[in-house]
Amino acid sequence: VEERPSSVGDEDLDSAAATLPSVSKSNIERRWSDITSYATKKKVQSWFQLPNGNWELGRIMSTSGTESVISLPDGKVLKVNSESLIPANPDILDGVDDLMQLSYLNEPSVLFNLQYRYNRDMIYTKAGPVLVAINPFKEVSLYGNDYVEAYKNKSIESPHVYAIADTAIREMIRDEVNQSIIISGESGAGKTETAKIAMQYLAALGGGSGIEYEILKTNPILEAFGNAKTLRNDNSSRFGKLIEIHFSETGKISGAKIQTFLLEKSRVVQCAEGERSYHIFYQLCAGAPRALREKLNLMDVDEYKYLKQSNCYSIAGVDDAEQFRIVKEALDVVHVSKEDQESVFAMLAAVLWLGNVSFTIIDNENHVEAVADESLINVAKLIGCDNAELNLALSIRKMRVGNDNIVQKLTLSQAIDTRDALAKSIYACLFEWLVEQINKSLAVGKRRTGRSISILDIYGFESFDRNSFEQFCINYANERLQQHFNRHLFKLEQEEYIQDGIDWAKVDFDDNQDCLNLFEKKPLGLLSLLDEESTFPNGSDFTFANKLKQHLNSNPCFRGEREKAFTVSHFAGEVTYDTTGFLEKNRDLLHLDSIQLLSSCSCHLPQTFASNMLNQSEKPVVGPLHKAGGADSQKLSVATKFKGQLFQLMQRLESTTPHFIRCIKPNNSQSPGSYEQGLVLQQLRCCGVLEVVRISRSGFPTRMSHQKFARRYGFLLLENVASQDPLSVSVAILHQFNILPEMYQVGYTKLFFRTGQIGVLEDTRNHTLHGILRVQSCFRGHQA
Ligand code: AD9
Ligand code: MG
Repeated sequence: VEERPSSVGDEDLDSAAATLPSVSKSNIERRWSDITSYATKKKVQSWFQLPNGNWELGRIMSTSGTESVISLPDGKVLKVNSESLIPANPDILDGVDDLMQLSYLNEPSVLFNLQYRYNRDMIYTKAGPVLVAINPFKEVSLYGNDYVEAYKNKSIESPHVYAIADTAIREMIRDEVNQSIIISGESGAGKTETAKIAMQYLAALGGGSGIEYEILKTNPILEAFGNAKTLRNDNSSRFGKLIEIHFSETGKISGAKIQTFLLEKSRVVQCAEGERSYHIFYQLCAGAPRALREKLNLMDVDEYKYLKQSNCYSIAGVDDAEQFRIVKEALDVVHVSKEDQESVFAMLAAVLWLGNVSFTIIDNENHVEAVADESLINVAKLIGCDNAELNLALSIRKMRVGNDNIVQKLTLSQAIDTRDALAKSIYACLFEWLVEQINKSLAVGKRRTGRSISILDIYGFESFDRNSFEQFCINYANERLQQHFNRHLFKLEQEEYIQDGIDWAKVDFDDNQDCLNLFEKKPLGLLSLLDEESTFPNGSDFTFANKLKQHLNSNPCFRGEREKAFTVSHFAGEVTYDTTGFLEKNRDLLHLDSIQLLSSCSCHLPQTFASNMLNQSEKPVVGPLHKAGGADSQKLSVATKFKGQLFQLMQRLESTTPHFIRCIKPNNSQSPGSYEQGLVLQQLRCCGVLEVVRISRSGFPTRMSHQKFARRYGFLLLENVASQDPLSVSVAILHQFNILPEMYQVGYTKLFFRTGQIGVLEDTRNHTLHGILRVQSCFRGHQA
């Protein structure tokens, strides 16, 4: 292939490997015997794996039989098994900006290339059609107006998020097809930052109406309400986000729409040691001006039980008070009125105070009522209800049995669950409400042109020591996304070759359909079984776990574990889930008493939340069917709703031209300058980056129908072929231009070319056309 560096000029190459006779043909590792005989003559560089798993570059000093002697950079000389050596690329290829250009596409070479660039703050590298972004964990000077201009004018060519965004805009306009930028990677790999960088570029290019400013300001709001410090990432997104940016015919931004997925609401009432709840709580407590503090009876963060439990109040380098100011300003920009902002803060304070509501036992059956202290009084005041009503909603449950209304008193643990469920619901409703307000503000003009670029930033694959329902849903979403990626880059590509009957050695890739089946199969898949168990009044996490083991143990992607746990083999690795809390989180019930309480409140937000919740429950139901009369709100289970959202998302993405960005986390300590080879390799492997490069390089990425090809280049033929069929004309063109047989394939309907081949023809065509035009204008000039 002509772009291959081996043809750049062999005299430039200081290492022998690139001049091996077969280098321009075969692209991957070749038989070691070829190399070693040559290598010893030229002291070829080669990769050698150290006992700790890291790769070192060594020079082969000599080879005899199966043994080679290599020298390492630190001067050490080792005798090693030749088979354990992996060929390295010549120095001239150090740090190439597309992995496709590597002569040897083996794992150490790729790792080294990325590291070479990373050490020089070149955090972006192309892997064929995919952009790989390695998190620098520090400011790198690659952004801002000068860079935007440079990418816009194409005066810089190095890989960048800006370049991806630029391609997306151009292809949207040229092809009149919606585009998507799909960002994936583990937690902390840099997805959210990358999404913001892409948005910046789109805003800069498509700006003008002012709406782009609003779009950018949605970021601090959504991050304040939907991000939190976790052990993996100080600013971890606890929700998935798709932002669809709409453009007018002239390429100007005309509006935007945000869709969010499954906010992790359990975090509001519970979070692990060293993590935090949502940023906004700390920002409010730190940044609320005096008048607001007094109005909300705000205290310091460490006075609130919900915030206190994880023993972590601040984030290094983050000023929560300053962030609060930024969030308020952003709320102004997206037209959330001052009154509404105050209502929002009141809801936040209500949630915090709810966590401090305590209960006393009132009889010998462990029944309780809430303590009428300042916590209870504050909650009642903030949401606009009576103290006594609030107390009742937290300590009794009304039910209908036959024609009778009965009142059941709650035990301590039931009351705590009820309180926490109310806090979580208020928060989740608040989040949804905010997104709705933002969408109202962004939907200016409502002039849908049908052209849009969507940016997807969804929570990355997660595997903790203890994984719960949230990780279960997050990892399921990542399985779906991975399939979208696979389909686009492998399956569809290969299917097209096969359909057109061309000779094509398949590139293997890990199809994750089996794992998706494990989740989605009906009636015996993880999601169906979870829903089924959730509808049984006596269903428990324990019976659920047993049911999984009973029905799924023969599935290779599934393994039952001790106690209530099970393991799933995900594309990115095995994850063991603890089913504790699965059923409750999946049912996600808020008692009707609580909803009624909210709807009777004098403040408008609780009322809105209540009616939204009631509207959502008119769907097919999942929830324990209370024989006592169904006093609970019954609604779609969380998992089913999430699955529905994901399917919709996938459908939407299918109709777009995708651009993939793979974010990579170089270390687990969020620190700059540290590149852990093993960690990077594992991420490269599980997201199929190497296979993508391989398929792009060994494939035939350019294709054109026989007709189009004959029409486009037929006039260049020296012979008259007017009477011939398109296929014959095409073949004649290929022959006349001496296109080498290995550089193309003739399919039933299309011609397939390796990278760069069509460029030669295009150049000739352009030259010839210019020539014709010149002659014509000359001719016209004479006539005049
Ligand atoms: V999670 O799945 O939401 O937990 P993300 O979104 O993948 O995760 P995020 O974008 O939040 O990760 O990045 C984590 C941190 O890395 C950021 O807070 C920054 O401190 C850092 N980061 C990421 N990308 C860049 C960058 N291009 N330049 C500088 C960066 N810092
Ligand atoms: Mg994120």
